[in-house]
Amino acid sequence: MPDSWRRPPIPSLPGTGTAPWLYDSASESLQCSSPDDVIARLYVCGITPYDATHIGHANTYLAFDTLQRVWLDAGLEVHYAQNITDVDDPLLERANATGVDWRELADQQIQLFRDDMAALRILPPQDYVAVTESIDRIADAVSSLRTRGIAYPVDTPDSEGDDLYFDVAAAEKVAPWRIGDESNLDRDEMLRLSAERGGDPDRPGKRDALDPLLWRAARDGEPTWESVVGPGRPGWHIECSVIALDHLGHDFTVQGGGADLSFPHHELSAGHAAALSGHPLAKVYSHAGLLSYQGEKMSKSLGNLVLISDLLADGVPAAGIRLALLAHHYREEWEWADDQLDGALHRLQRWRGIRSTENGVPASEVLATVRARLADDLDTPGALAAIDDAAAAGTDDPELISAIADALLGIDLG
Ligand code: 5CA
Ligand code: ZN
Repeated sequence: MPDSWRRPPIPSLPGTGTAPWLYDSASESLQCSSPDDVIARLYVCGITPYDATHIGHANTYLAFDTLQRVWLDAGLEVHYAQNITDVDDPLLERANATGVDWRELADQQIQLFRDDMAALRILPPQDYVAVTESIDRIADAVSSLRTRGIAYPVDTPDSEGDDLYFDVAAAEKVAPWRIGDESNLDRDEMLRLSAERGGDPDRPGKRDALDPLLWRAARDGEPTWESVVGPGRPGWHIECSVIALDHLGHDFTVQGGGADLSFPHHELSAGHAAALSGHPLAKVYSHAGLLSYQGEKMSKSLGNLVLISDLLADGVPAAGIRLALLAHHYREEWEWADDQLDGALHRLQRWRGIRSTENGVPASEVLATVRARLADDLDTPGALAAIDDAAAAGTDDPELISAIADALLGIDLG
């Protein structure tokens, strides 16, 4: 397994908080994220390693960093797994377009992402798993779906083998899962998003337009692995199903990612996993809002990126970047503007200069308010406002305020 990155220290706080309520896209309601035992199990979809790490990525990983901090404050242990999509069409396209070896591009970008995550003091996953080290496990899963009639070949003229697809209708008959359960979209919406986000609804030979690719048979000039289902490479959704099941088991606490992953990725990952295990993949499906920049969704394909490494190189403190992001609720969709940092840096300065006074806001009250705000679907703007009050009026215990900012928000005021 690749190393993840260094874990920031977390100061302990007096008393304990509670596991937060989180908005779940499947039930379209707030759900308590309390696990059945003392271990909260979290999977967050990792990067496809090129053009890492932009401020939109950082916002998504920061949302689930906050979730972990609140769980830990509630006295829970956290088992966190994250994948690396280190072989997939967009990565290969970028490598080809720039004349770089795809493996080199991936390795260099994974290193950059890890450095950025460490600098931002994002809590690392215990299991950081590359798709390319999971090929055999994924091929075994595809093979078992095929044996059970839930995967089928589609005629593939440009390969000696056949691409394998997931039969949504067959899965729905045997698994505790229906397409649309997780995203609550109608079929037209699903067809539209499938075409937009890596699917191929118009490919001839599929049993249903929404059936996703499980295994791509070998093509000339593409990386290929020998496997029980023939030479080729994995489809996108099955990678996360298999990595999540292998490392966390089924029915884990929270499946997370950006809002662009709700459909088709999390929908079909849940479908594959339900067909493989006979159980739901996760209890809560949680999505962070997408950031845009200069009027469009920030994305690698549009090239409108604000990179964390550029901000850090310009001398912007990591705590300032965190505060700029935490000032928005994690589910909000918003547009990054460079002046967002000014407000965050002023706030950081105010927090660092907090006065000690007996007539100010009691620090214990700030702790109670911050805990209550974060327990309510990770309301970070509400949590920041509670610390702002103490910064404005002074407080009896500035050290406790620092510990709150550090433990629950990852902001080092030291
Ligand atoms: N490798 C897949 C997941 S298995 C992937 O989506 N990779 S990614 O590099 O494109 O995105 C990594 C994470 O950042 C995903 O959770 C994605 O939803 C999130 N993300 C991508 N763009 C944005 C954005 N503009 N705003 C917020 N989050 C984003
Ligand atoms: Zn994923």
